[in-house]
Amino acid sequence: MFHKILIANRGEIALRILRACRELGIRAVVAHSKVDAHSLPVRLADESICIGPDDARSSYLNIPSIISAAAVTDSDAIHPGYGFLSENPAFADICRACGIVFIGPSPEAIRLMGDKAQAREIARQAGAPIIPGSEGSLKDGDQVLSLAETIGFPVMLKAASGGGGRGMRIVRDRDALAQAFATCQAEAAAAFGSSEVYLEKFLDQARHIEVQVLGDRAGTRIHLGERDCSIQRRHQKLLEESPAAAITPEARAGLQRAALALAQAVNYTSAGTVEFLVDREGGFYFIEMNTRIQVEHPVTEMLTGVDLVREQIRIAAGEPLGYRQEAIHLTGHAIECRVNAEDPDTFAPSPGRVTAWVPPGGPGVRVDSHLLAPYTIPAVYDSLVAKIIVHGRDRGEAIDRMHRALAETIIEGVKTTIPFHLRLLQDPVFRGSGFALPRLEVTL
Ligand code: MV4
Repeated sequence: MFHKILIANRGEIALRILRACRELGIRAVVAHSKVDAHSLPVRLADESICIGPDDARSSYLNIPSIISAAAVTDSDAIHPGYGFLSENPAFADICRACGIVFIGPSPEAIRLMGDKAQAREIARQAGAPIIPGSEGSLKDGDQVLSLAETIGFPVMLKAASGGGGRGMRIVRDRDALAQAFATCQAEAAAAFGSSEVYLEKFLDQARHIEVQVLGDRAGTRIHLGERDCSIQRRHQKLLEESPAAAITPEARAGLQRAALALAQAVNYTSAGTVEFLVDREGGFYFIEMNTRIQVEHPVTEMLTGVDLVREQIRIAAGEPLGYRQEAIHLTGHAIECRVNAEDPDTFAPSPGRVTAWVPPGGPGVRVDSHLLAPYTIPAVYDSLVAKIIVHGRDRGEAIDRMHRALAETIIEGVKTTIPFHLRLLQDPVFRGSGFALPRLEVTL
């Protein structure tokens, strides 16, 4: 097992990784930017090291600085958390070259799944259903046009190096196609450094459902059920839950099988997530794979009792999972609400000084947060300040418990999305567990 881990992240996930290190008896160093020097993860860490100025490019994305920090602190592994360097195959390569263990999958698996057009091809070859569309990336305007005409409009253009909804555009008719293709390519080149774009039929009214997988280096691969992440705004997930209420047992079994087939095809190790779109008829289609721990991982932890971050660390150290699929039992229902320092009506960021913080508690409630009071939420990073996760015997109990937990939460000094969540939890469409999604822009 590792002696010391460098945590190359911030906020609640840095604290989450620190807690896993503590339980494994591993020393933890939190690498932080200047403004984060007074953050809770830094205060609780065994050691901390400044890796640069506030802007993420200069600190949390600064590879030489992070590698140097690992070297001078004598860390034998780096946990990248989510975002930042977590899905950067070059960083995973550099860690390997420097003799530092990257806590995550192999650089090869990250690279394969990072090219979303290639991931589609691998999924197809593995027998996972994909949305009708291009085979790999698109070559030119003529190919785009003939392909779109064949599959029918509306279609979606997606940047191969994008993901998570970034670099996507819907094209409704042939007149808009050539322009949209050129714009999509240019935006992809500017945002991701690659102009590769692929095409899919646009699936209207789909649910976004993802399957959690774990694989060890000995080749054991298991799934830990799904999460329904359909409640989103501008590709920002707001609430996630498991099990997905709107799918049939047949669709669920199909998703799990397809997710494991894909994980197998890329010899996947560590924790990963295979994303699907599911339609009203129960049809499901692979869209992409995330090769990191995800923000919403606690939903799965609540349902299974498996500590996913602990498993990531154990697997990276070469330990076997030590249990099989049959040992995984999904009990009850779990929901996560992401609490952001944002206006609950407009979702405009609301950074600033938190003067009071009283987290919720009681039966079936978990809080993952780096908040403390007083604390100044920096304006330069993501506005996520807390994840409230609840578990209940069924969906109804989980929804009511979440309402209770959010209603007792006190955060003073900044606006938060708690009022939005309280409205959502009372929305009859949301509570109804049907396929349709609630209209988020309506303020009740
Ligand atoms: C789509 C789609 C419709 N058609 N792809 C969402 C997450 C990102 N990985 C890709 N996403 C989508 N891809 C095709 N071909 C619609 C979405 C989508 C979405 C899907 C289900 C529920 C909520 C959503 C919110 C935004 C985008």
